[in-house]
Amino acid sequence: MAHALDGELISAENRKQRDWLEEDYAHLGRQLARRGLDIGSLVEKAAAFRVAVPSWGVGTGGTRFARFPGTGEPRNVFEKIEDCAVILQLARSTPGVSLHIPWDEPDDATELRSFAESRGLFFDSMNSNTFEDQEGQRHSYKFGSLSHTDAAVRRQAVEHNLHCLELGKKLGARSHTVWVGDGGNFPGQLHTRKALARYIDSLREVYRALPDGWRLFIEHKLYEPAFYSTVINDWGVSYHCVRELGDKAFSLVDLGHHAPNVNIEMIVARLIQFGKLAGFHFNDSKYGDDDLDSGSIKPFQLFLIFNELVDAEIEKVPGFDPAYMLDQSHNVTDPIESLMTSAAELVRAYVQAHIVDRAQLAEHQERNDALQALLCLKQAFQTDVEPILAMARMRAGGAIDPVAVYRSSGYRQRVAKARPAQARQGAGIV
Ligand code: RM4
Ligand code: MN
Ligand code: MN
Repeated sequence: MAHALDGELISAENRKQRDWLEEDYAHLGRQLARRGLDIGSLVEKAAAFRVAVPSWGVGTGGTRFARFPGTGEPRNVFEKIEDCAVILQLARSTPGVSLHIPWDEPDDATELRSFAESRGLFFDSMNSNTFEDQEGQRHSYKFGSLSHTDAAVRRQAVEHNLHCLELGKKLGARSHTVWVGDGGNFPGQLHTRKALARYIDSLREVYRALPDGWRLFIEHKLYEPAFYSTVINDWGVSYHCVRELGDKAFSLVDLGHHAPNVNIEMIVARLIQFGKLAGFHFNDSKYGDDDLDSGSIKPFQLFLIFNELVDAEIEKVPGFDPAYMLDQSHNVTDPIESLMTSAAELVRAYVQAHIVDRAQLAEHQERNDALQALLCLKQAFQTDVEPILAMARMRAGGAIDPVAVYRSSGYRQRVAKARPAQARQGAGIV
C-alpha cells in the first residue's frame, strides 16, 4: 500500500504505552461504574463514531495575506487520498473523504474510487466551488454565482453543481454540499430579497437532479468573502431555503460561520427539532471563519453541541441522521496531525456527552435547579475520557498516541522527497 504506515510500527509504539493505558482505563472504569456507567459500552460508542475528512484539509491553507506551503504537501487528489489513509490508519474514525470540485476533479472517477476503496476510504459529501473563477471559465463569479443578476452566470453555476452530482454518483457519494460566496461588499450593492429569490430558483434545479437516496446540504455564513452581506447569511435563511426545496434538503452548520458569542448549540437543537439538521463542518474559531482545529479554542461549546446531538440520538428523534465533517485550514501545523487531533476531539466530546446523567439532568430541569443542572453537565465535561478514546483506537488497530506514531514513522519526510514543492496548489482559506 503506497505510503501507508507499517502496521508493526504502530504495534511497537502501542506496546510502549499499553501499561499506563491499562492502568488508567481500569481506574476510569471503576470511577464510571460508581456512576452506573459501563466503560466497555463507551468504548464501543467511541469506536463507532465517524467524521469525514475534507480533501482540502490535508494541504496547507493560507490567509488573505500569504500561504506558506508545507513540505511534502499532496499535489493532487490521489496524494490527498494517501494522506487521508494515514489519518484513518492511526486515528480510526475517519473513513470518509469529502471532495471539492473542481479542485479534486479526477481524470478517471473509477480509478479514483478504487484507489480510495483499496485504502479503506469512501467518498462522503461532494462540495461545489462557485466562489472563484477557474481557468477558461466563460462567466465570472466576481459578483456572485447561483444568485447572480445575470441568468447566464446562474446557469453556469447550476451546471457546475449538476456536474458534481454526476461525478459524485460515480464515486459513490451520497450527499452534495453547497456553499456560495455570494454577497455584497457595500450597502445597496444587492437587492436583498431578489438575490435570495434567484438563489432559491437556481438551487431548485440542483435539488431536482439529486440522485436517488441523496441529500442536499446548504451552508450559511454571515460574511466573507463578501464583507457587508451574504445571501445565505444565517440559519434562519438556510432553514427557509431547505423548507422551500423539499424533504431531501437540510441546513449544514459550519461552526466558524457565526458571529462570535452566537449560541450555536441552540441553533443545533432547533434544527434537530425542526427535522432539518444536515450535519456539521467542524472547526474552531476566535473571531470569524478562522478554520482552527476543532476543540482548540472553545472545547466546552463543542461539548454542549454534542450534548444536544447525543440527547437526540438517545431519544431517537425521527429523521435524526447528522453528517459529520471537519472543515479546517492548517497554516502552522502538519495537516495530518491537526486532522487526527481534531477527529479525536470530536470523539471526546461525543463520549463525554454520553456520560451526562440525563435522568438527573431532567430532574434538575423540572425543579428549576439551575446550578445542579450546570454541575451535572460539568461533571461529564470534566471527566478525562482519554483512556476510552485510546482503547477504542488500539482495539481497532490504530494508535494509542496517533501524533507520536506519526512522527516516529517519518511519513512526512518520506513524502517530501516524492512530492517536490510546487508554487501554488489547492485552496487557501476561504
Ligand atoms: C467556506 C465554507 C465551505 C468550504 C470553503 C473552502 O468558508 O466553509 O464549506 O468548502 O470555505
Ligand atoms: Mn464549511
Ligand atoms: Mn468556512
